[in-house]
Formats: sequence, C-alpha cells, structure tokens
Amino acid sequence: MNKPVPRFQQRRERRQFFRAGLGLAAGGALAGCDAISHSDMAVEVLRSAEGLSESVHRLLGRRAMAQEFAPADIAPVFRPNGTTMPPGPDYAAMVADGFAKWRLKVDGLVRQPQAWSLEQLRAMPARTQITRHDCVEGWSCIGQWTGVRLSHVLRLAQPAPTAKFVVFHCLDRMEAADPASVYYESIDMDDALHEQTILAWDLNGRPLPVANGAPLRARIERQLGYKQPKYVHRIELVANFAAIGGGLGGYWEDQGYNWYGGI
Ligand SMILES: Nc1nc2c(c(=O)[nH]1)N[C@H]1C(S)=C(S)[C@@H](COP(=O)(O)O)O[C@H]1N2
Ligand SMILES: [Mo]
Repeated sequence: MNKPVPRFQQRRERRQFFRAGLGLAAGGALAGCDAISHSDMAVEVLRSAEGLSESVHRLLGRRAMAQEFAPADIAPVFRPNGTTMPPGPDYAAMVADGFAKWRLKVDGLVRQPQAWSLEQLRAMPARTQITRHDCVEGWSCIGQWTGVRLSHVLRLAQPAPTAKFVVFHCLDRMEAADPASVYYESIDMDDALHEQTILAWDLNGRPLPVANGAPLRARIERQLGYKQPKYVHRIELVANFAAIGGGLGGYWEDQGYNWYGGI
C-alpha cells in the first residue's frame, strides 16, 4: 500500500539531511527557525558519513542529553510540518469538544493496560524543556515543550520483559483516503526511558496547537523531526514491529528513511 519514494526525492531528502547535519556540526547559533543552506561541496563530504551515525553512536555511546536552550532562543512560531490538520470528521469533532472524549491508550506487552484522559495526563508530574527540532528537509526550530516523561507512563503500564520497542500510533493519515497511510513511529527502550523523552501537551507554555499535534505529541530529543510523532492516541509495547504498518517501524521508514534518526 506504501508508495515508494522516487529516487530524486530520496536524493534531495538526503542532501537536505546533510545540510542540516552540517549546520549542527558547525554549531552555528540557530535562533528560532533558521533555514540552513551550505555548499554542495560540503554536502558531498558529509555524505560519506551517512549510515555510520548509528554504529558510531553505539560504539562511542550517545551523548547523554540533547542540548537545552534559553527562553530567549524560542522561536515566536514553531514551524509546523507534515500533517497540520488530520483529515476527516473524527478529529474535527475532537477539536470541537476540546478533546474531552479523547484518550491515550497504552497497551500491547504491558501488565496494566491504560486509557487516560488529557486531564489525567496533565495531572501527572511534568517536565519542561527547550530544545531544537531538526527536520531532514533542512530547517530547525527551537521550542519549549511540557509533558509527562514516557518513563513515568511506562512505569504505570508495567512493560513485560519481552517488550523491546515503543510504537506510537497517530490519528492522522498521510493520504486521507488510504487507511494504510496512518502515521506511526517507534523507538527502542534506550530512547523510551530517556530523561528528555516526554509526551507533550504544551508548546511554549500554551496548549499544543492543532498544527503541532494536539492534544499530545512525543518529544524524543535525540532523534530527527520525523521521529517526533504528533496526534498520538495509542502507545503499543511490542517485541518487534514487523507486523505494524509496512513493517519498518514508522511511516517514513516504510518509505525508505532510516529507522535510526539519532542526532
Ligand atoms: N502524526 C504525525 N507526526 C509527525 C508528522 C506527521 O506528518 N504526522 N511529521 C513529522 C515531521 S517530518 C516533522 S519535521 C515533525 C514536525 O512537527 P511540527 O509540525 O510540530 O513542526 O513532525 C513529525 N511527526
Ligand atoms: Mo521532518
């Protein structure tokens, strides 16, 4: 059911990915949502590093924490990307009633399946962090996120020892008419239990806008933009993700992106 990404598009995405990478390597002060552009020459040099990042991270150990920024660095508007309004009447109805009937389900390989309202989630202990989002399309944006740590939620659900991955199921389809095009993502337990991995309900001190994933989106701060699922309504614990979607662990992964989007 998944359409293959045309080669030229893959190449473009990859170039843009390395532009973003160069921006990070150069450590330029990126206030707000600056687009990054660099010479193709440098892009070619960096291209040789592709695919090495996961093994290098594993070998050297990942940086413990993603960089956090100051309030002055926050972009006035957090640039939305991908779905900005999930299609169909169901989501529109949720927006209309302020997500009163929306629930976050936690199920799969857990001892205590859960279903929480937004109100119940908001009553949980929260973490606030100002971080930079890096999209492979070549832009970055700094925002402040508030939400409950995924580790807290998982502790309440009690994952079975066989649970190896956390799958996020989203409310939006990438193609309105195609039920197989639902957005989803997955991470391993290393990222799931990380201090900065949160389920966020506030952006810049206000309820998460629809364009950025209302009512709840994950922030997995050591990963690229496509690994930050919006409109999350179900979290499933699995031993592997072969039976979900196209089997590669995420909507964009099924289109050819790397499952490991670590930065
Ligand atoms: N459900 C859902 N999550 C998603 C997407 C999407 O289209 N649908 N796009 C991804 C991509 S590619 C990026 S860069 C970020 C964009 O988040 P933002 O809209 O808050 O900027 O969300 C990611 N998570
Ligand atoms: Mo992205």
